[in-house]
Amino acid sequence: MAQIAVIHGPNLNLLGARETHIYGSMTLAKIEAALVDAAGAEHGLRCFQSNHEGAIIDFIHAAREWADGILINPGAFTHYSYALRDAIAAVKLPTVEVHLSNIHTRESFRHTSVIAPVAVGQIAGFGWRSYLLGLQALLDHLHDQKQP
Ligand code: CA2
Repeated sequence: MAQIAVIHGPNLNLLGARETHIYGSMTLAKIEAALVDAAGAEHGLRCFQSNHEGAIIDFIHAAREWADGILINPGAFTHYSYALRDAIAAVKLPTVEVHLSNIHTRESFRHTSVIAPVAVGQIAGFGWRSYLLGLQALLDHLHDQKQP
């Protein structure tokens, strides 16, 4: 049984309503429902979205008390938030970074992730399924870590 903190960064609350050609037509609520479904009864998820850097950092700090790992789409914070990166490094929870779009084929400012160096890995470009792939990767990683 793993407890996972699922975090969505700024503007992701608009998913499904705008820019569907880039981010798809799934709403955040539908993505979260798919994640809960994939986690099944075996794993617990707590989902959080905020447009505020400090609120996300507070949630990460609090996750130290209950979570085994973090699944995060940091949104645009990916590209410049050293504060978010430091928070992830500080709590030492295995973290998987996910993106709906392939950030490496888009504008050059999106090619850099300041989060990636403190993450177990990154999944980008598979639309809402990036979250599913990221959850599976995180659960597998946590499972592997438990082996003697
Ligand atoms: O591809 C991703 O998942 C991103 O993290 C999405 C961020 C973007 O800044 C990153 O470079 C890549 C933007 C999220 C904005 O989401 C919207 C959703 C609907 C309408 C407008 C924005």
